[in-house]
Amino acid sequence: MRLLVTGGAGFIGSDFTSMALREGAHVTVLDLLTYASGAQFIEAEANAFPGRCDLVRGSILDAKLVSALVKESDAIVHFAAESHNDNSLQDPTLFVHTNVDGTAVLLEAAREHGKRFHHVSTDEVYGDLPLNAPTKFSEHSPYRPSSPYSASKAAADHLVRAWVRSFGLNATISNCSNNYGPRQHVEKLIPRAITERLQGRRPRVYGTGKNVRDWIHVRDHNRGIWDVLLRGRAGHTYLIGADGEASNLDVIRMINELMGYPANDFEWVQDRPGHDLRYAIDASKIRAELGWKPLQTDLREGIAQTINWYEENRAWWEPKKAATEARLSKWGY
Ligand code: NAD
Ligand code: TDX
Repeated sequence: MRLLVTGGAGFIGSDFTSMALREGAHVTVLDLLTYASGAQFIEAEANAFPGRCDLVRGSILDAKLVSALVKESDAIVHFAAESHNDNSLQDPTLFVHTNVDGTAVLLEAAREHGKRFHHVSTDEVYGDLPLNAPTKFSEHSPYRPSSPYSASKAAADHLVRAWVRSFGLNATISNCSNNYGPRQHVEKLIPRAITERLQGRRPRVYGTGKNVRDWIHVRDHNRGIWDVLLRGRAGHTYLIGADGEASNLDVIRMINELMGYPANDFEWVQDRPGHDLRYAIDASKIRAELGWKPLQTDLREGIAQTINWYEENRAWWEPKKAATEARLSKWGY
């Protein structure tokens, strides 16, 4: 199978590329190599799998390039996006261009060449849930995005659904909860806290710290995408989550303890405007229909492994760290 993986040099896309190569696929990564990417991860895979892994530097907004690459592929797995909520509050139109217009360009190419399309989306399209309630998101939850990021992802989901309904495109969507693991950019909660500790500073907690995220290891997410790609029903949406709910305070305290610091050794900073309270996924559909289940269900153990990865891969994240902290501190975080 020849896969075109957009955003394949990013956090989740690069892990998917590693997994797909080991499953025997041929992978062409299309990535603009923005601040969030790690080209070296794909270059290393290209060396490990000669002739089966290519990296093309370019934008999903480049319709001519996209059409040529889609034509050569059996299926498209679409990860490329601007992915950070805080950035979307500063430059929302970039998120509309990349996440909405970029998805439209890919859908048109998939339609032109009659190719299978999988769209990687987020649970944030469903807005947020009350704290301490049994409710979770399901495939039937109404779209109710809060930030320019989640609104742009919701818009992209709607485009995919429209291309299925109007043009019969063979497409699927997966909406996943918060991922953690190796190669995540240091602007996100878990890698930011770990790398603050590694540089001798204290992690920052936004607002009250009571916001809950439903954590899943990146490889479990990608195993779910793989199952949907191979065996998902055309036109269907699958929610992916590992029942990993934890408050931001729980996560920061866990990182502090694992790294040998007192649990409450952190700093409070201002809250994010429009900050979603709680995300939680009901993954019954993908579990029942495709037999998927998460393998890394111990969040503490998964975070401990992630800490090791950041300790061992300073050369990747250290050059990104100073600029990220300067940006976040300018915004009050
Ligand atoms: P990321 O920011 O780490 O990676 C995004 C990648 O897209 C980068 O390599 C970047 O260079 C590339 N990119 C950006 N603009 C591009 C363009 N115009 N053309 C080509 N490539 C471009 O993001 P991530 O966390 O790996 O997220 C990947 C996907 O998964 C996104 O669609 C995101 O919405 C979705 N998602 C993320 C999470 C999460 O917890 N991180 C959860 C659910 C869904
Ligand atoms: O330093 C921090 N302190 C803090 O308390 C940072 C960076 C974040 N936070 C809070 C804000 C959120 O409540 O932690 C939580 C997680 O924040 P992010 O890592 O920015 O993730 P989130 O906004 O939940 O969105 C993530 O999950 C869904 C990804 O960035 C999205 O791409 C994905 O769609």
